[in-house]
Amino acid sequence: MKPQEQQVDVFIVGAGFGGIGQAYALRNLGLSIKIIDSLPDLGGTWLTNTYPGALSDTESFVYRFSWDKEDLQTYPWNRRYLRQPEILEYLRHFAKRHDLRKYMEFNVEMQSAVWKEESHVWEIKLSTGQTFRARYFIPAMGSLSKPNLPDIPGISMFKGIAAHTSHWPNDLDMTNKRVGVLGCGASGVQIITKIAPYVESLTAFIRHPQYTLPNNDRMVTPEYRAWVNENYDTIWKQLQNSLIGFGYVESNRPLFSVDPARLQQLLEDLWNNGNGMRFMVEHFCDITTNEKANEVVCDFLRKKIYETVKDPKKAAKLIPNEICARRPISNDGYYETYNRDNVSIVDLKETPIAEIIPEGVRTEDGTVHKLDVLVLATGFDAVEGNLVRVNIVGRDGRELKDVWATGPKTYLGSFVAEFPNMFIVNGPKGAFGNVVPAVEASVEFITHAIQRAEEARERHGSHAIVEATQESADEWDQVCEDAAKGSLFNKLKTSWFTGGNIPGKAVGVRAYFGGLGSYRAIGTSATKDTWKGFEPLF
Ligand code: NA7
Repeated sequence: MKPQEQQVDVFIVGAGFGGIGQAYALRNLGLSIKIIDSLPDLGGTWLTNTYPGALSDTESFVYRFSWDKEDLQTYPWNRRYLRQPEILEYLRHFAKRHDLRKYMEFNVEMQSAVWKEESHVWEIKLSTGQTFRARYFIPAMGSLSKPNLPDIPGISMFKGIAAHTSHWPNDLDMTNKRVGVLGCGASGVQIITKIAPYVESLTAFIRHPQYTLPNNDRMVTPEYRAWVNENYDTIWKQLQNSLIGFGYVESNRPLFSVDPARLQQLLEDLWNNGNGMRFMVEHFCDITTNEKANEVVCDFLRKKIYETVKDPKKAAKLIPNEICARRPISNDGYYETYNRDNVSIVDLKETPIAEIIPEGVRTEDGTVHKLDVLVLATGFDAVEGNLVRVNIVGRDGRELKDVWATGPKTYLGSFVAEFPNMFIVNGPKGAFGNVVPAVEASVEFITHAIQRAEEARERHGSHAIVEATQESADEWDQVCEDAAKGSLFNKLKTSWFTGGNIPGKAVGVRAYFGGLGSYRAIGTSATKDTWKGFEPLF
């Protein structure tokens, strides 16, 4: 080994939910572990998405790791949803409690990871000049981590502050400022609602308005918390066998099986007590698969927008003209925000942005919208965005970005043919749904694979290789295609779910829609018991 080279058993890139969870699962296996992150601390997405109003729309009781039962019952939380600082604090606490920080180094970027056939290790080069040689290479780089920065003429000329929500400058004070927000996905909706009361003016630049529901946030009662604590085992069991893993029983009732009056009652109940995800699956089973059922809920939501937004011209600009099939957004008070006099909307389909000028945004009708701050709530080059940004090279010099040029292909969301001993935490074609249990499932598959490889290595005294076969990757691709066939999520080709939000990106299925329960069953069986789909070489 050269002086700058170091040996480690497991090299993990990323210290968010994925990297932390993977380190937790591997910590007692007697392996040396190294985690790097380009950010200055752990937390991933939850370290950098510090924009005002950032919160998770997954309910608090299941937006956490399921593994540490005592921690589940004792760690404090008191609202239905967690704000960004609370999630970050939870991750810091979890890492501290399990002594995971000792593996981590921050402000370090991976420059390349190359499989070395002759020695059966990954050679990982870092921005610090160091090189690591690792038997197992685990990218845990997040699926919503590479920002989508719009290429609008003149953007670099803006003399105010332009900031993407995912890399928010913490010292930016928008009080009494003229603020423009570009984008109205979850991030845009959250920031618009939060800042409107204290900015001088807020201009929402909207290209495709999305359906947004109240999330009915509230303090939780001590009785509710006690109930959750007592029932955690049952809660996780149900969640891990469910379709999307959000902690409630998904309906098996078709929408048109109930009479119209009851239907309205149930929709009202979802509006008044639910949230985006509950709305899609809690009372009816076919909103995401039956276009006619979907149209009924679109109609219901359009009426809510017209009822809530007093100015009909503004309301019209907020009405989506597409099916309700993006990752549903929920945020209390979003539509009410448009009743404020200081909040206006620019419909980008009527008047597209011509350019950004030093003073603000000029739209094609010649209007100049003067701004001090331009918020880019423009989303992400999601799922594989970060994986193909870096230089990852598998067998025979194959680069991951080339292999995935027509779309990412994995086995079980974690294993890639021709990339031996590379295991992606919650990668493309992993389970669709609540991201934390999806990460957990993936971490468990990877841990089984490493454990079995290590056992074999001990028996045979040589390096072990775990690699998905090309056939299993092709088959899993087909399984994902088939599972997505009936899904309206897959029909809408413009959202980050399909890659269609990024010009030039291959559009297609990016997740396994067959359900978290079946994902766990298939992956556990393959990695723990059968090695189905793998070509383990010992
Ligand atoms: P999203 O949901 O991808 O939303 C991005 C928004 O930005 C969306 O409204 C886009 O409009 C808009 N956008 C993107 N580029 C442009 C340009 N060039 N011009 C105008 N508007 C643009 O990202 P979020 O960060 O809000 O949420 C991502 C996920 O994080 C969310 O689903 C939750 O799971 C958490 P478009 O629809 O493309 O017209």
